[in-house]
Amino acid sequence: IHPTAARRGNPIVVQSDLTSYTNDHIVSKFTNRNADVAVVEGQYIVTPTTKEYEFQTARKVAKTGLMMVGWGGNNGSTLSATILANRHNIIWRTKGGVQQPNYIGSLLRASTVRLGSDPATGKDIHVPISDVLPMVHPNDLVLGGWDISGARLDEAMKRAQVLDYDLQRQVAPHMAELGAPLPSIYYPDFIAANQEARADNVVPGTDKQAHLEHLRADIRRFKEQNGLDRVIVFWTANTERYSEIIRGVNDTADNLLAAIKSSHPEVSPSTLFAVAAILEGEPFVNGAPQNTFVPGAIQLAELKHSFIGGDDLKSGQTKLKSVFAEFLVNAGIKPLSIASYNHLGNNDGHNLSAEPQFKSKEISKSSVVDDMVAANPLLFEPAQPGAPKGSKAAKGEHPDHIVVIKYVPAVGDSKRAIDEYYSEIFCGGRSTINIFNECEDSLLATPLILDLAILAELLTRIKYRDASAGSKAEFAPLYPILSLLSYMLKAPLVKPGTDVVNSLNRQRNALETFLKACIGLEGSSDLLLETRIW
Ligand code: NAI
Ligand code: DG6
Repeated sequence: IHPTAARRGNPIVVQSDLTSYTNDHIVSKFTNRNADVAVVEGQYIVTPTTKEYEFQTARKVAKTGLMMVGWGGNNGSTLSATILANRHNIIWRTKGGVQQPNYIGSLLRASTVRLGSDPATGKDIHVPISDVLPMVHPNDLVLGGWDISGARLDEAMKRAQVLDYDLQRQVAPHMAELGAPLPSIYYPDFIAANQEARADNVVPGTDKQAHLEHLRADIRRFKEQNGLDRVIVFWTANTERYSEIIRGVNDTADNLLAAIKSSHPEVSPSTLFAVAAILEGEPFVNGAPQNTFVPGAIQLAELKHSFIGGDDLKSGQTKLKSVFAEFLVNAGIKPLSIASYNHLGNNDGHNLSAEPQFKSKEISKSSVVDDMVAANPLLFEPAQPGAPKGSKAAKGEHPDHIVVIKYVPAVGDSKRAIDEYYSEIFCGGRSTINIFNECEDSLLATPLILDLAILAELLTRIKYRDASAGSKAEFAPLYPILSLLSYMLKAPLVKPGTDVVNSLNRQRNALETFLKACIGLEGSSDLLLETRIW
């Protein structure tokens, strides 16, 4: 293959021994650098380590469908309407003037990475992240999904009260063409009782095995009817209560499949959807906080080599917290308490006004500062391994952290969030910082759903091999839990036994470094050595 022909179509062409292009693939060599650290008699003994890998990215972007569970909700209808507005270039009038559709808020479509600098001017060159590797354009996603509410998509958009009237008016005929969501699985016990009135579009019966087969058939039909290579199944339905983890029921893949067969009451709708997607070999992403990925579901994804990601979209208050708490701790300031309140008036808020569903959200919102605190033993006393179980010493020191959510219908989708950071500063001083954050919830969440779906598709096309295994070794797919999606998620699911990274900056850096590694470039270093030496 002529090298120029193979490179054609890539906005970025890397000229190096580390990168090669064929008609089908981009192949790169990458050195993973780390350090082994042993603590010996109070001294840190550090041994730098390196390991060589190769990445292979299929260049052909899959024709991709996005099947949303909860398609008729605020997120699902807003995502559909905004894609259609972009696809048909619908412009609309607001009281502030004329508005164009765009993808602001999407990490992939509206943010950039630094590639390097122009040797002639010394100035940095930045490119959109979506140019680093071939990715699906959001306008090309084929939309579909399920909802327990049978409202047509144009009616669902109207009900959500998120978008400006003039946009709704123009996009409504396109939304009507999408039709109504597919009937869904409804087990009333898992979501708030106040949602019952919506449930007019449900798959009949109580046989969970039959429900599983029904969902698998829905995915297959959608794929066939639309000529798709890939379907991303995305949970953007109501927050469910946590499922109890019961030995023999949902602790292993076999037990979970048996529990579905016997219609065990602890198998939630979201777990059933996840299992359906896993068995169909299509990625499943959980945009809500409940424990959809019970241990058996994770094991099933591992066994089937099917990709999963979650949990809970990180859109406003928590995203800010993952930056702000890290700023305090990394500045050597000690947060003593973080008190977070919010009120909202959309259907999500209504569902969360029930205690078990609030509990799921409280858990995902609360975990976000744990790793930053654990990373600074100068400020926070670390956990003492031998200390009595449940004691403060066993848990380690931690700021007091509370999360309160209230349902206030009047404010609709415009969530209001208040956070107080009360910290210890120099020599016994105290600092109090209050943040008031008005989040248009669905407009913050929609671009995250797009990023998650597009990245999930991309990650199915990337394979790797250990370079020391030689050029004959097969490339293997990535590990099924897609922790590279963490930037968009409040409580990132990670490979069992590995640490969760909540810091937004570290999450972005990991993703950026990975994407660059796939084209043979080093991760971003802000060393800028040439600006610091003669
Ligand atoms: P919503 O309440 O407007 O929409 C949820 C939809 O799910 C409803 O249309 C409902 O009928 C449907 N539904 C409930 N159970 C279902 C089932 N078993 N199968 C199919 N459909 C079902 O909520 P919204 O605002 O769209 O949020 C969706 C989810 O995303 C919620 O769980 C929320 O907590 C989560 N989330 C939302 C964020 C945001 O900023 N909007 C951010 C983070 C997470
Ligand atoms: C109330 O907190 C409702 C929630 O569903 C949030 O709107 C959503 O989880 C986004 O949360 P955050 O903390 O990222 O703004």
